[in-house]
Amino acid sequence: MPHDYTLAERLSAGETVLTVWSSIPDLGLVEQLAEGPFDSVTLDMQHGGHHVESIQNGLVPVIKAGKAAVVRVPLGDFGMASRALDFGADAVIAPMINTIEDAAAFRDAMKYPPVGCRSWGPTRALKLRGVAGGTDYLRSADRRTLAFAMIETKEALAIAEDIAAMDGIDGLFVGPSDFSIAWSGGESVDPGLDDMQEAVARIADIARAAGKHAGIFAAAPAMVPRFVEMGFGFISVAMDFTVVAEGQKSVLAAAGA
Ligand code: 3PY
Ligand code: MG
Repeated sequence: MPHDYTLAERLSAGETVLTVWSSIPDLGLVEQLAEGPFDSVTLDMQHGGHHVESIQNGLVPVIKAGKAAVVRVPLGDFGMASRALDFGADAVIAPMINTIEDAAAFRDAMKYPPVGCRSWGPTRALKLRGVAGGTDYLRSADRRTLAFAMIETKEALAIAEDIAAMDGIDGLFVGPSDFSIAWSGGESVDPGLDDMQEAVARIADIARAAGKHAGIFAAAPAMVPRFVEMGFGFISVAMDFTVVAEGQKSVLAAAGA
């Protein structure tokens, strides 16, 4: 359903916002996702194929459809976090925020002074959002756009309270695959790993206790109710690959084949 209020407002109101994960940088496919039933589309530059041009173009149909437009930036690329906001993104997810310095660099890229030191240049965002004057945007941008710091290692978990407490970090986002690699000491990758679920739930608690948002990547849609129960409000449900694969199967099944 399209919404004319922001992702930040929806999450603060306690809504669960479900996003689809876009990794194939094809504008036609992104348009299809934007027109689909998800609340949000997340364009992935870390492991997905999205690049500067596909982000700039791909955000347009998502914003026009009234969906929350989210970008995951490449590892350590905080300059891209600012650019994603300049292109109109509602939120940016930064992977592997393992130190306070990482979190501070991410905050600095995401928030205007005095909180951070984001540089001015949101020409595209102003146009896409229909915001008349620059000062309106300057005053509202830090509130309207969200910085999600990914918690994916034991080091990050150990300082998650400090990251969540930081002014300018709006939420924690769990990457369960990387977290499972860390949890198993590099033995395995299993985003559903039983004995890390308590720690995963703790990350949601830490975010909420700090008055921040909690997000997570669900490696399978069946995990979503469990994550909602844990208190996660922003949840990635499926990747574009999976949606296409499942869609093909359901079309053939409907054809009785
Ligand atoms: C993880 O599970 O590690 C992720 O980064 C999700 O994309
Ligand atoms: Mg990861």
